[in-house]
Amino acid sequence: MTPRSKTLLLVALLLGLGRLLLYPPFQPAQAARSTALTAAREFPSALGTVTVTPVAQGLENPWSLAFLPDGRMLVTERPGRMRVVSADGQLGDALSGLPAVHAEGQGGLLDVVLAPDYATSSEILFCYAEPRGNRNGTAVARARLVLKGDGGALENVQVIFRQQPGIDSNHHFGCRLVFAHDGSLFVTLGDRGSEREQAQRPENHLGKVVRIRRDGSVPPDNPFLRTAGAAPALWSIGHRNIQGAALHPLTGQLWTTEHGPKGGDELNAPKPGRNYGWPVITHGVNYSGTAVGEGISEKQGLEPPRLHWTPSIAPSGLAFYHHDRFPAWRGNLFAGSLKFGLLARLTLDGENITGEERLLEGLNQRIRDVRQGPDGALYLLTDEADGAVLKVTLATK
Ligand SMILES: [Ca+2]
Repeated sequence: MTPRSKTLLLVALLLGLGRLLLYPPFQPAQAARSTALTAAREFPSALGTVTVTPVAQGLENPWSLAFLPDGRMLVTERPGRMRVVSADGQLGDALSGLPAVHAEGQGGLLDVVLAPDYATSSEILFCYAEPRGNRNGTAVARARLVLKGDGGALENVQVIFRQQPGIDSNHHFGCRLVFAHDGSLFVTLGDRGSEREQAQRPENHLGKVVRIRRDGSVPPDNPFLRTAGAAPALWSIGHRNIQGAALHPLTGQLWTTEHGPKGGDELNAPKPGRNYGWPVITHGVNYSGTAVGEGISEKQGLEPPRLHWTPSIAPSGLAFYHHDRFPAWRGNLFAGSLKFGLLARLTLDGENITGEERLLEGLNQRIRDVRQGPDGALYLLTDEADGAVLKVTLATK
């Protein structure tokens, strides 16, 4: 062997060893993989047969869905892409112009909503885990959506809100965006996991709902404006990780779902200036099984949830049903479950929860988002590497 071929052999051996060490990439242990739905499936329910129909597939961990006026869907994928999906399920090209996202752990591109005047402004708003050097944090941006064919671009991207402080963590980013009837924007924010005590402190944005205007300014009637040292954008405090939010279509009240620790997932109707208790009160326990704080679930001055799920369902998208197509569902609140892959149908009397029915049990898909479509069906996103848009309809008895 010549010295040259010896060197080549050594390099080849080292490369081979490197490949062996590095590939396949480390895969965390996972529950049995669910298989994508390829045909419609029927599920029984108290009100009739519920049918789930696959609409689109091939989305990578889709997080949020917004219907465009032409009936197409704008979908975010957590790794940092946004694309238009046609009503018959064709995926358009990824849109250009998106900012860099911190796509690690629970981070990435999260919610997207159309501005109330989208028809004339073409403006959308979205939130994402923003890389900030060796830290990161949830940010909200506005942009003009310019569609061309089945693709397009985001233009004039402008960050209007940054959760402060940034944290070095891959957990609990929130984030849902909901427009109030007065045009202000609710943003739901997580406690970033390692900083849960901060959810009680009004000087930061960790574990909070904030309310801002579309240009990022603070509405003059925000509830903490007269509290010394408080962050002016705050609406409510003491939250853990809110990943579901919806506005009641008639009352305009904001409703939210948040992930508890082990148990203690919550449904709340956050009121201005109130404290929702995390981590002082909770119906959950630490993942290790030990008590959170004093291990109490009630305390004067702290708001109890409207409902808690123990064991946890890991609630995700949240939507009120208010279409004429399925009158039996009108006024109901639907919450997706990541953990159990089901859809919870909640009935309400005012702000009291009077019943819960668990739909789609056995579907075995992590439900990430829930939206009412313009056709009156419910639309779901599945949080899978080969994620889908699913349509849910009801045939009443
Ligand atoms: Ca709470």
